[in-house]
Amino acid sequence: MSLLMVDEVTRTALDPDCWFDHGVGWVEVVGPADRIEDDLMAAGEGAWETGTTFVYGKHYDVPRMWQWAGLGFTPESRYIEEKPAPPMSAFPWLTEIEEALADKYGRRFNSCLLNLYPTGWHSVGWHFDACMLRDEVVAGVSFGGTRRFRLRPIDGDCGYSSVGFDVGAGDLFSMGGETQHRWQHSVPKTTRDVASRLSLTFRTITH
Ligand SMILES: O=C(O)CCC(=O)C(=O)O
Repeated sequence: MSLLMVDEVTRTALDPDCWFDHGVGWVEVVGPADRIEDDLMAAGEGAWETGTTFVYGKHYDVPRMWQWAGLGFTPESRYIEEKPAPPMSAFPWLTEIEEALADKYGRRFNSCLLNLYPTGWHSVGWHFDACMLRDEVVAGVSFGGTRRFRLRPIDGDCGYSSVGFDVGAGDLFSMGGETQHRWQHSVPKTTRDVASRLSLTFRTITH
């Protein structure tokens, strides 16, 4: 079995310097297969974190489950400080997905945050990825249930409006340009009966 990444991705300009890419069904499994998310979850079983996360020197409440792969604890990294992370190769498919994203965006991603939303209650509030350098890409791929991914400008008076995208199984969802400096993103709670969702967000963390 292998993965096929389709080319069709729609880029939305959030403002002249910020963009969001949505590729519906970007990852397809070729050949008989269990679900990718089942493999990834089996590899990460027992390592899911809940409650608060410690990022860039601060604790945040997060009503979802997560774990890092790739960049571990290094003296150079101030982004993830508390705990070493396994290499991406510890998770089936992560390396293959990273390579496809690297081809697409012309850069390598050295870390992946795996986010698990078992129910509609699991969510992530408005935030931006403060560590990101200028012109960085946070590249996401989603598996399982469809959830709304929302973006809003940090400066409410800037004249641009909030947007939302329904991100479903196999979809690519990426943010780039100045987005981490001018926009916040969230995955809100929902009372709809939604299937469990696993999202992967890839970053190039250098400090
Ligand atoms: O799971 C998602 O779609 C969002 C993840 C997220 O907010 C993040 O990784 O910063």
